[in-house]
Amino acid sequence: MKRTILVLFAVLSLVAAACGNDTSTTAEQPDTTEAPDTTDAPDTTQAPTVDDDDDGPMRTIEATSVDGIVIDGDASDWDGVAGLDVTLEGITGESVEAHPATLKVAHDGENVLMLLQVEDDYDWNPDDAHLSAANAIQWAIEPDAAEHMGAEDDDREGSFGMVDIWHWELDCSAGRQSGGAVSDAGEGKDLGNDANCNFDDEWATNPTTREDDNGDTAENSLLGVWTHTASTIGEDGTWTFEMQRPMQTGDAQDAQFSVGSTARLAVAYWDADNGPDGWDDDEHVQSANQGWIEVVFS
Ligand SMILES: [Ca+2]
Ligand SMILES: [Ca+2]
Ligand SMILES: [Ca+2]
Ligand SMILES: [Ca+2]
Repeated sequence: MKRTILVLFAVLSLVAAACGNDTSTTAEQPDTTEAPDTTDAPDTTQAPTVDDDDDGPMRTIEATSVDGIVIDGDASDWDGVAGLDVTLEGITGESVEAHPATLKVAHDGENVLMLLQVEDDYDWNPDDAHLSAANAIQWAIEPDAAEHMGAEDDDREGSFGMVDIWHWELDCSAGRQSGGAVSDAGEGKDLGNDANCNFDDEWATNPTTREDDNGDTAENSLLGVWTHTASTIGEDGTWTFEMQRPMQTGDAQDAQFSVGSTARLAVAYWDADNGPDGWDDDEHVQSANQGWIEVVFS
């Protein structure tokens, strides 16, 4: 099951690669109707990004300090937090339904807090994760890591750096706490694994190299609770995936967050309605084809 996201992001990379190559190698293609970035100030003293996919201006989320957010699957405590609306799109070649989604990120000084809400009907099956929704949150660990699991669009065997992946298949029911904060890894499993609810803390350097956190400092301190506004299978509504993790984990296979720093984020979502057996590996929608989303902690 863990292999699924690998394949997904891999296919995503291939698809994006196809688009990117076509554009970049077509000399007569104008460079889009967007204004060039030359009016922007130099991009800071950080290493240059590899985000050269003509994705347009990078989208930004302001992650401010917020009190009173509880990871319980009830999103009402986020009402005062600004969100970023995105349209999660299928990868090229996959005729899957796009889904509107909203992302919010905040912190309480100790934990990074995250809310992902996706417009889709309710599908959950405790016995088959493919018949339930699933999602993944990806963060750049190394500054040049590209948005396709660390690789660039046109070379999925290469890598520009490691990414941190929070990969959540909904083995546990609505309202239940999931993740390594409330579960162990399971006998014989790497420490990033969540034996109970399958909210795993992973890393990747490209689409073919992805694991549960397994280094010398490996741990999984993710906490998540999901809910859906509907209670009947197939009923329209909104998924709420509410998550937190310490800003600093000490794990080299995690992104580390601090006030004043900027992080990079991408999201993926799997819809159980994609086929008679649920979603398949490459049947997902995601934000990475539109480039990284910048998260500014203040
Ligand atoms: Ca809440
Ligand atoms: Ca659906
Ligand atoms: Ca970790
Ligand atoms: Ca990780």
